[in-house]
Amino acid sequence: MATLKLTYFDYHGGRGEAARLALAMAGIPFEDDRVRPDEWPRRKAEMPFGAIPVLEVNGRILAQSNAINRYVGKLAGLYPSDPWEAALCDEAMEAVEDINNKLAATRLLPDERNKSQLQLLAEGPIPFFLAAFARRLENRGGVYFAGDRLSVADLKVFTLMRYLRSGMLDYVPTDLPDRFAPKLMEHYERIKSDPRIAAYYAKLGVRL
Ligand SMILES: N[C@@H](CCC(=O)N[C@@H](CS)C(=O)NCC(=O)O)C(=O)O
Repeated sequence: MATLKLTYFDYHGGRGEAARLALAMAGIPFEDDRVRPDEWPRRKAEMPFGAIPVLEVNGRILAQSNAINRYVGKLAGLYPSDPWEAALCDEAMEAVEDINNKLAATRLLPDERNKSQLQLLAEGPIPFFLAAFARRLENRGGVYFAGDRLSVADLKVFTLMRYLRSGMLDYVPTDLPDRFAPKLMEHYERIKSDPRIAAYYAKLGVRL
């Protein structure tokens, strides 16, 4: 078994969370390297693209969250082997990145522009994407994003939903998923109640 070290920020969400969940769900041991904000300027210089997550595999470094999710998904049995289902899994993960990138672009804006940009996202792109996710899910039978079993795509969408519902995002109402994507809420609740997910967060003392 490869020696794995997953480096990401020290919070229970974001671009590193799906890989952490996949490894934990499959019982694959890994070093959970959580970077504190004060360490980041020094650590950033060590990262291939100046960003995290990164995964170290027997000393070799892999960057980019979705590349990591695919690799870890294969190790964990949470990435489809069928080419079409794998493409569906990728589609959902890339769509989450579209939203992540829009949200990330607001972070360095001065206060007033940050507020207006987040309000604009909450009025347009976020509801649009939520409804689109819900439609894609329904088209595929309403249970999983790729094939008839759980994949890293479900874990990544779940992580985004947790974030949107968490209240961590100023000016983004936490009830957007309930209002615009009830089917996606059912998916969220299903993933949340998976005993492996519940056990993972319970062990970390995180209330879901
Ligand atoms: N496309 C990259 C984006 C990585 C990224 O921007 N990560 C953020 C955290 S979610 C980061 O490292 N931010 C700190 C920085 O850029 O200094 C991926 O999907 O992994």
